[in-house]
Amino acid sequence: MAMLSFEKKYRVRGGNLIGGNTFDFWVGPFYVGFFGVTSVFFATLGTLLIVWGAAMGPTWNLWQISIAPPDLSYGLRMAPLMEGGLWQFITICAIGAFVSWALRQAEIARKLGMGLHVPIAFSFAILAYITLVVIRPVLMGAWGHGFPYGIFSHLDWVSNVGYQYLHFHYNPAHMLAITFFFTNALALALHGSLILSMTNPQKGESVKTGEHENTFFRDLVGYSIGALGIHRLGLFLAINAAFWSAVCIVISGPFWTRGWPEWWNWWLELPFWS
Ligand code: UQ1
Repeated sequence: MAMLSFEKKYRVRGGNLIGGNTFDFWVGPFYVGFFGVTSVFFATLGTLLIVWGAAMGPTWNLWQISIAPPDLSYGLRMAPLMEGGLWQFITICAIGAFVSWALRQAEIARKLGMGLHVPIAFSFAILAYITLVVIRPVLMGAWGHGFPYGIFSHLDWVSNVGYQYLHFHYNPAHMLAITFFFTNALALALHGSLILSMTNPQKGESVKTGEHENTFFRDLVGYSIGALGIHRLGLFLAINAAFWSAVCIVISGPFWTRGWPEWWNWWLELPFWS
């Protein structure tokens, strides 16, 4: 809140993506904007549909509430509300809310004259979700291939789909995705701890600067990627984690139907061995 006086300078009308000055104002600390309204609309409607689905279901146990996609027999048609239709509407609301949020990020970045790095990064997370509930189900010919909206039920879905391919850890794209997730955690742990170690000195010590950051890593591993470089690396690692997650699931079914361990037979079948 203390920042509000200083933010006034940047909070100017205009530069919206669509609709001229429609909803171009602020409420407290929040910019509203056209896509702020659509974000709240889809998020609220989707949440209400989930609560309604829960009310129609057998339990209020938060862990066990689940809203399932239609049976495979419905193919790519709309299903009756209580037989997966609710899941279809909730999916539309989720995509509406996520895309609205990305456009809200893009609009705010544009109004401030910034780069579009944040919405582009977020779009990879949206891509991963849409891959699970739209692209892969469409490629496989049934909405029933989407995952159910429930805490335990979606975990069961992940486990069952994983075992359908015998051993999902042999999926080469899954290997890449995991490697990016782990490397991302390593990079953020190094970066977060480095910055805190510089900016929270012992009593009587002065705050350190980029010179110390560079020197620490040159002393440690003979190389420093630099203050800008570590953020480029972080964004690269995070985007690739989301991207290869989407790839690893979209190839499972539409492009590979057997167990993933078997995929590696190309290695045994190289002419060199035979
Ligand atoms: C690094 O080199 C660096 O530059 C000074 C940072 O900037 C603040 C970092 O946060 C980190 C973690 C590193 C080390 C990273 C590599 C790839 C050597």
